[in-house]
Amino acid sequence: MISRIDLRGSQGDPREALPRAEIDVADATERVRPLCEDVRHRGTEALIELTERFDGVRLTDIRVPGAALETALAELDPAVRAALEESIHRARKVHHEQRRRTHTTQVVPGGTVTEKWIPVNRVGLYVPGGRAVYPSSVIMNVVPAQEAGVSSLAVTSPPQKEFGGLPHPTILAACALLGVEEVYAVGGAQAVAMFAHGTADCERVDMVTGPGNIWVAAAKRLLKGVIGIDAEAGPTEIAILADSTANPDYVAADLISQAEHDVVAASVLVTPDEALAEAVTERLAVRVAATKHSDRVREALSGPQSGIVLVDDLEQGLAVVDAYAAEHLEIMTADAPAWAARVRNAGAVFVGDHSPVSLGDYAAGSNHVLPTGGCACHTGGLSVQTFLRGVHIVEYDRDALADVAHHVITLAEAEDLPAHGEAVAARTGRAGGGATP
Ligand code: HSO
Ligand code: ZN
Repeated sequence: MISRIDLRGSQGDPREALPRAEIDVADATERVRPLCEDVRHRGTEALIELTERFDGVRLTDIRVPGAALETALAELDPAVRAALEESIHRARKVHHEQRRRTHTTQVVPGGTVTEKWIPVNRVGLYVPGGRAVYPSSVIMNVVPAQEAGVSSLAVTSPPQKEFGGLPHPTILAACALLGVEEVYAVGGAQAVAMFAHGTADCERVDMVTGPGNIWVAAAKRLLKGVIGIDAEAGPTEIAILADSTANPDYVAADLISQAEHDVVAASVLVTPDEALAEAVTERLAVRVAATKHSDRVREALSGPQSGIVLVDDLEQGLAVVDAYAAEHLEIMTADAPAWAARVRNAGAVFVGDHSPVSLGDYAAGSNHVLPTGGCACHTGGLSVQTFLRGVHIVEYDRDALADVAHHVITLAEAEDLPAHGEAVAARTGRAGGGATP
């Protein structure tokens, strides 16, 4: 079912041997353009029409009433409520520590640069509906924004016919638990356009975050610049670096756990141990047959994006997982912490036998919004930092400016921008590059 890729003795770039699912967002971008324009010009009216067309729901109000949030929370299964609360508590603990302190550097006597971290004013969070109902993703987006100090936070999620035209009740309950009161029943590209342009009923936001389908990704790409966005989320990936000490049943269970998300999800095992590869393949067969979303998992595991990669040793294995730059990387080897410490490229690293990705998905305290598609080589996961802007505040007195004036004037002249030098010379009396009026 799952393919084998033998890289033993291979010197080439492992990326070529580990293909990834390609998603054509560029084409989708052109298709959502008219729709986003429509929302820009006609606002709520366009949103109501598009929602009827795509979601089959005729909204009277795009905003979810506060009473619906309260009802969803009151009717939430107490066990789910307790689990969400624990997840929120742990995520808050970790993200609270990510807050950045304002710092002042005394560059020279009389000259300081202060770096001040200012939260984005208003953020819109997209929460998918349909098959992927992830209240955990509401937590993973809202908690860092709140810990960053974002003062205005709105959530939008597609209306569901079966829930009377409201977003999924567990999503609404998660919003209520997190103290988010502004929630809209709008989905798809039109929701991103609503946030980006604003309408009579929804004030425009500065930044949109959150996962979504290809149309949501396309709208985010199209409107980037008008608004800030987080990274574009691609299909989920798990890579596992394991040796003969790994438990094949754990490895199989974890590969399946992420394959469950999507038929294009990627599950990759990298190992120097052929016996482990065999044992994992056997455990996969048993577990795949028994798991609820068996068809979806089978398709993901047998797709070209998944496989068991055989390497000469763990050194080569490390090079392979680094080149792959997985969204999630598990290390199940002897001395796992030492190998994990050497990883350079991964969205998040899960160390040892008792830190599966599912723990991180829900309740480790870590964030589960992570870079996919190899983007882990240049980007980290969602964090408090995502919602902060570092602003430099420059304050020099006359003497400190006079001390460095000749360097500024020289560089201004070197760039043929004498007026830059003149702005300094005007204050310090030094000759600038151009005429003094
Ligand atoms: N593994 C997903 C996140 C998720 N898992 C949500 C379960 N619910 C992407 O990192
Ligand atoms: Zn997951």
